[in-house]
Amino acid sequence: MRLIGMLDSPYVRRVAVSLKAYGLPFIHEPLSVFRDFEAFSGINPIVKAPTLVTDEGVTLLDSTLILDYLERVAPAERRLTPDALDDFARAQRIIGLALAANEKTVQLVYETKRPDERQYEPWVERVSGQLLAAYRLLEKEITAAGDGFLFGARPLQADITAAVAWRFTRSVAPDRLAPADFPALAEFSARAERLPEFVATDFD
Ligand SMILES: N[C@@H](CCC(=O)N[C@@H](CS)C(=O)NCC(=O)O)C(=O)O
Repeated sequence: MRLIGMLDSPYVRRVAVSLKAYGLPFIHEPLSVFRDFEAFSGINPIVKAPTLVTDEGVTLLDSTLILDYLERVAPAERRLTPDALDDFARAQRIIGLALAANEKTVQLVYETKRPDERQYEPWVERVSGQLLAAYRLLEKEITAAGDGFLFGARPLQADITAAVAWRFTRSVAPDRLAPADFPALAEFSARAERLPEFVATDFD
């Protein structure tokens, strides 16, 4: 399999960490959707990261759809989705919160790239509020999970996506979150980032 995209994208990184957690071999091609547009469009004309090319040559896009596929390829004992329906619902909620946090972080970063006179403060306030709401709810979920990972000793997809989101926001928009306001998330992220699959898939 080939994974295309840079690890500074939380969407690419959640797929890369998951591939390592699954123990699935893959080639990582860290093409930028901006700087490497031509090369990227030769693989996927939509130029979206992540792109995954399967061993059969099917080109997939969107991290969640790619992870749905990989969950079926992975050995049963290394799958990253809890079996019980109530656990699955909680996992999907946590992943949804983390993906919303990623999306709101990206919107804030793009908005602040505009010239000052083109920035629209009510939009920035709205998105900042949504970002904080997502992290406050994630903080509650992670506090409730205690000292381990969310569904036991082994990190699953909800753990990976939440930890990747926190690191992403803290890296690209550090002034938006005070770690002291999110102690459980900060500690959880530090614990996840020490795992071999995270260390081997460091933020670009
Ligand atoms: N929902 C998508 C979001 C992916 C996404 O927005 N990727 C960005 C990089 S972080 C991208 O491809 N940007 C280029 C573009 O949209 O033109 C996913 O989960 O994969």
